[in-house]
Amino acid sequence: MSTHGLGWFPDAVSKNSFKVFRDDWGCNAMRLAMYIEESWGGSESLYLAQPDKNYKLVTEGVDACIDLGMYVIVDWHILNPGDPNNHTAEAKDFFDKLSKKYANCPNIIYEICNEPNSGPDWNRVKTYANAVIPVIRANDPDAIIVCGTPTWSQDIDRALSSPLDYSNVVYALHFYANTHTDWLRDRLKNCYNSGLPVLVTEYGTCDASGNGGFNTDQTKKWLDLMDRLNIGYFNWSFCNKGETASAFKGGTNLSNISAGESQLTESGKLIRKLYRKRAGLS
Ligand code: IDC
Repeated sequence: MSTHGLGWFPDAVSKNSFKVFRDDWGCNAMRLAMYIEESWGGSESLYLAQPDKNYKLVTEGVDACIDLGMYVIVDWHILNPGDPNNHTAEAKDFFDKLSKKYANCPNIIYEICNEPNSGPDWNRVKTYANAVIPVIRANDPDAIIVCGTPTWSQDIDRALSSPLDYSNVVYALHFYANTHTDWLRDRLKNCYNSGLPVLVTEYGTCDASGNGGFNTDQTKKWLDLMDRLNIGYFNWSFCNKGETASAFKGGTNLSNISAGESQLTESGKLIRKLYRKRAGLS
């Protein structure tokens, strides 16, 4: 399960709630989304405005997952700006501190840029990755690193034709079920069949806007395919914001969610049901 932006929803960093995802949903991994800045209002709570506070929040989330025996993705969420090179220095500092602290910890996975968008081509993304990956590698030679791909992490074919020159790197594919359908599943199958390592670090059950277009059939098609290919996936989002992608109803206390369906939205109910089935819980 992926959190929403932790700068806005810090209560989602909760061992109690992560335990519900582990035990009641059958999840083995959480993703901590750390927006670095935002083009519209409200940026004061995001990473670049308050790095120390937000770094601490991320480490609390990582520690909770380690205690629970779960994997945890730390996501440097660059929806804005879409070019990760705008903040390479800050990213290097962030991942240096984290990978020193968690050196050789098998739980943690580093997602160095979630979704390059609005301009940067794959070569620009590679420039950024080639600056940040060595920083992590100096502290942790083996940790899994996820690299986003252009067009909001849809262009994994670009990574296939020109991969990064590091081991244990996987490429992010993101989809929103009502927007990205057969054509993107076909791309995933082609890249997978050619040997590209892929992780779906974010997907939604609805429109790419995160609101409207809840689509059960397309969500099931995607989950069936990813299960068949044994590709991991993280649902956007563990949140109570009033939008279709949220798994929890408005007003839910994110720091202490309940097992069962009572707090869940339509999207939350579908995902929990499919996850429980896959985990053999029902
Ligand atoms: C959306 C949130 C929404 C927020 C918006 C802008 O759901 O509440 O207002 O971002 O910050 C992505 C992004 C992810 C988006 C999501 C839905 O990674 O940040 O979240 N989405 O639009 N890529 C494709 C879709």
